[in-house]
Amino acid sequence: MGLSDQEWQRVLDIWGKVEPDLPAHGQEVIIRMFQSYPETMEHFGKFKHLKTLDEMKSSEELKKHGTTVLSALGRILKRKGNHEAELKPLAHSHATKHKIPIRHLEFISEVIVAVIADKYSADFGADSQVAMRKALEIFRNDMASKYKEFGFQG
Ligand code: HNN
Repeated sequence: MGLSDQEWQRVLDIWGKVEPDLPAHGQEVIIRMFQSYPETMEHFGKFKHLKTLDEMKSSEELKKHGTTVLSALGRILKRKGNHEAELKPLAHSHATKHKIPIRHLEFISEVIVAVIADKYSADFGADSQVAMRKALEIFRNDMASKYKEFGFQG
């Protein structure tokens, strides 16, 4: 099921709060993902050596990657589901090169919702959380169907 206009509005309103501080939020998302789901670290030759929270916090590379990930996600969300052009190259690299299971996309989705809920509780009420979860579910579903086109079961 798609999102209503009002739900997309909620998604983009909260994203508008997140966006000015993207590097800090991106860093937080990646660190929480690595700490909560250590298997996600295995995709990254460049981050595997990071052992402690302090090492993760000190890594400019990690922060830069967090910015990359949230920027890509923001471009996708702004298309309100009409994201074929943005999704296809990402699905291609994540299916054929990085081999990222859909389960890991679920992990990061949970973490993103949790980070936004922590930092923007006043602006991220139940209705906004529902809308964001739905938007991220559409993103994952469309990634999954593209994965299959590229011969990766995800
Ligand atoms: O497509 C590319 O390979 C370009 C780099 C890139 C981008 C724009 C990556 C990326 C890489 C390559 C990093 C590099 O070479 O610097 C790798 C190894 N990702 C991964 C691995 C895992 C991963 Mn993702 N990404 N990414 C993006 C952009 C967006 C993006 N990636 C994601 C997840 C959940 C995981 C598993 C831990 C991920 C998400 C959700 C998004 C947002 C659309």
